[in-house]
Amino acid sequence: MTKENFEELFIQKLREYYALDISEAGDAELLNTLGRIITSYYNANVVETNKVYAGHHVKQAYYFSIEFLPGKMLKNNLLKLGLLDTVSSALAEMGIDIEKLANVEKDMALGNGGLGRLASCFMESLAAGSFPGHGNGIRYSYGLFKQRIVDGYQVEIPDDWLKNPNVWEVRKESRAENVRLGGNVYLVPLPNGNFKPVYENAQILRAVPYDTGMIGYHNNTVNNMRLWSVEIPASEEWRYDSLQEKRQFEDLTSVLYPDDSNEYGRLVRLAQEYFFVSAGLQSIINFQKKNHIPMEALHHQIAVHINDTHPAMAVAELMRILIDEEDLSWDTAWHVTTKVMSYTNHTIMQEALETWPIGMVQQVVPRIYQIIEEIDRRFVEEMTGKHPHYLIENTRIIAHERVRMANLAIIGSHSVNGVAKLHSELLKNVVLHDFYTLYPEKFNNKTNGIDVRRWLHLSNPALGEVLDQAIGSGWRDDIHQLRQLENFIEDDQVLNALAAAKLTNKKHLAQWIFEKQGIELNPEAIFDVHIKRFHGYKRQLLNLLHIMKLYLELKENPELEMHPRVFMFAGKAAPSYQFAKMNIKCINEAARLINNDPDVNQKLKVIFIEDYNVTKAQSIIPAADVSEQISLASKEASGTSNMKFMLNGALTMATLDGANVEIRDEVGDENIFIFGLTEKEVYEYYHNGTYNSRELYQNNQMIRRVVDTLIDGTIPNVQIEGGELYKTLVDYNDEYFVLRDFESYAAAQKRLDLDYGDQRLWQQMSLINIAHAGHFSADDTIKQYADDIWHIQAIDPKGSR
Ligand code: 26Q
Repeated sequence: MTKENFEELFIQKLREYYALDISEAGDAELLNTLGRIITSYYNANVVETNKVYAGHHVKQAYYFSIEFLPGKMLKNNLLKLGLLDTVSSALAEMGIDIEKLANVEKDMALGNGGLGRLASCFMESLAAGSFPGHGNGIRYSYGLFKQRIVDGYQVEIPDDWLKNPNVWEVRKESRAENVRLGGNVYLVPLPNGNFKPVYENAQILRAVPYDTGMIGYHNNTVNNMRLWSVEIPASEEWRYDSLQEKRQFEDLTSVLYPDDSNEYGRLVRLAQEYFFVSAGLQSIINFQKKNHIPMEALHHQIAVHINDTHPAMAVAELMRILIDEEDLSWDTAWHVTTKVMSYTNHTIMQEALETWPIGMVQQVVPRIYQIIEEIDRRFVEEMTGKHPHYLIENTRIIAHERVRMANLAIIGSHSVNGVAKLHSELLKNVVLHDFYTLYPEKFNNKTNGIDVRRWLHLSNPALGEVLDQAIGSGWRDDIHQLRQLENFIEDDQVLNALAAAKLTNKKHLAQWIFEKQGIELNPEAIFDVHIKRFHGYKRQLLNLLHIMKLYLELKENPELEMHPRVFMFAGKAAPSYQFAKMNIKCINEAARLINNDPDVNQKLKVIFIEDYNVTKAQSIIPAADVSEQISLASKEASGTSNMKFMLNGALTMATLDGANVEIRDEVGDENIFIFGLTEKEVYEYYHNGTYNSRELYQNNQMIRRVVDTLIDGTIPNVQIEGGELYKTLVDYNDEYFVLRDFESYAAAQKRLDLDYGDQRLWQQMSLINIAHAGHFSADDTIKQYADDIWHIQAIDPKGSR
């Protein structure tokens, strides 16, 4: 498409859709028109892609995830189609600023954090690699709550993202599926020895898919992210006794559960899990049947990935379809199912491992419960005599009156993977050790990765230009070419250009913060950034305590030698997670104190950016000098923002946790700031039970002074919150070893401050980080999933296989 073509088309379509000329149209109308032009541009490729997949009987992978976090799509889609420059400049010629339109689009925020964002990066990389792979999830009417900070507190506001039409989705009425929930089920014996289930009083819900194209980067592939929305079929309305009862079912796909730490004993969540799993599997199987694939051979045609335990019922649902509806024997169905399914674990936090009370599962999905029981029975039968009793009891699915979803996923899958080397080792050796004893061959590692198009090309054009100048633009198609940067480690021109790009991004961010919050930032200060969900193990409190240490030192000696520093935080706390919310309050009050104190505020500032989301990450990360990755070792499965920061030239302040370990291995100890306990030391403390935080507090004067700022009025307006945080640190033995790691952290921060003083050295370290970030491209991660787990092959719809 040329600029002229586009301009003509745009004017014509704006008239056609809205009966408006450009000068009269509002931003939303302009955005929708643009969106519809783009979708009609790539829809031909959607059809083409599907034809090729069907016609060649191509094996396809389906990523089942209860969360996706794509962010905004306008510029992303244009970039993928190779139209970003043409369209931006054509719009500019017509007096339209594409940035303004991009900002009108709402973030698609159908996820909580890392797990949802990873799913979206994977969608991008599947399409970029021309892999036949799609998403399957839920179209929540309300995404993750919006966060406002009022008087320092988090306030949650519903995210009514569908108020404006979503131009990227297509409602596919013809692909709707029925999903059965509740009621009773009886088994009637059949002459062939099988049983036929007879249902009574079940609710039949209609699952309607909304498809969003996942566009390959400079290729012809357009895969599909299929999100399901619930409706009640007219023929079923009579079943509902009251409006309220009907509403309950209509609300099934209304909200995303905003809790990534504490288990919700909620029927709706369980029903959501079954709803998207059942609809997804039915639609996949319908496609295969239309394609005349025999069900015994299903595993040659499809791979289904269980993203964390939330879609684990896929194991039982596929069994149900194969035995109840397709008349396969149990053994054949089980063979097919376990070959189809694979599972990723994303957490080692015990409280996040999902289990459901038996009664609840029976009530919501009675037939699924029966099948789970039978899987459990056969598992125990098979293992008895081969393995000790305790091992079987630890690994069976049903125990202590509960259904353990991880156990279901592991037993029903051929592959179980962790998301970073350290995490996968911990799974084998600790968290899932008993399963590892039973099924060592299932366990493998797939270190997470990121979509470099969004996290560099799109979000950091300033750096992109410097790279083009230094090493040519080959990195835009092959991210590993970033390694060529290393040839310029002594090149002052390149080092200065990197510094200049960073400064540009910092000025942008500072300007934006000034407009939002009225706080002036010195762009020459170190921008030190801690952005992620608020959680005890991620230790925002450790960062705060170190800030208070600097504050006390500056108060005592305003001439203290230190480079000016801006500490930035952003992130949401689960609405029910009081500890996390108290951290937010204390950070905001400390910020108010520090930013308004002329004794310190030339050297120290603290900023809390409200309502963290994908779009905000895209402007914060390119402006960061320092990336805070300070979780207690062994607790962060991988982390993915750590990779985004590295790619954007920030240096990492890190514990040896999750993928930080692999970042350290890539860049070398000299180019990262490592501190704190190792995972082994943490486990030793657990083992020996010798940690005593009160003793540390009492015997270490510096720690005591800093911790006391929570309760002695130094941080104002936190009588309750400060007191509670103090108690977790001193009275409840500091679950996440904040005090234990404090001195080590402070020392690493001191080293960082000194290193920043040597700007040439700093730029060299930054360069090394960028040069090695290609190692964490999700394109490579997806290639490994494709080869080792899903056994799918790349195929370009317009090229050959
Ligand atoms: C569970 C029950 C009820 C409601 C919600 C939930 C729930 C929701 C979200 C449980 C877990 C999550 C999200 C977990 C998550 O984001 N984990 C992160 O996954 C990333 C991708 O692998 C890793 O990089 C992070 O280390 C990990 O914390």
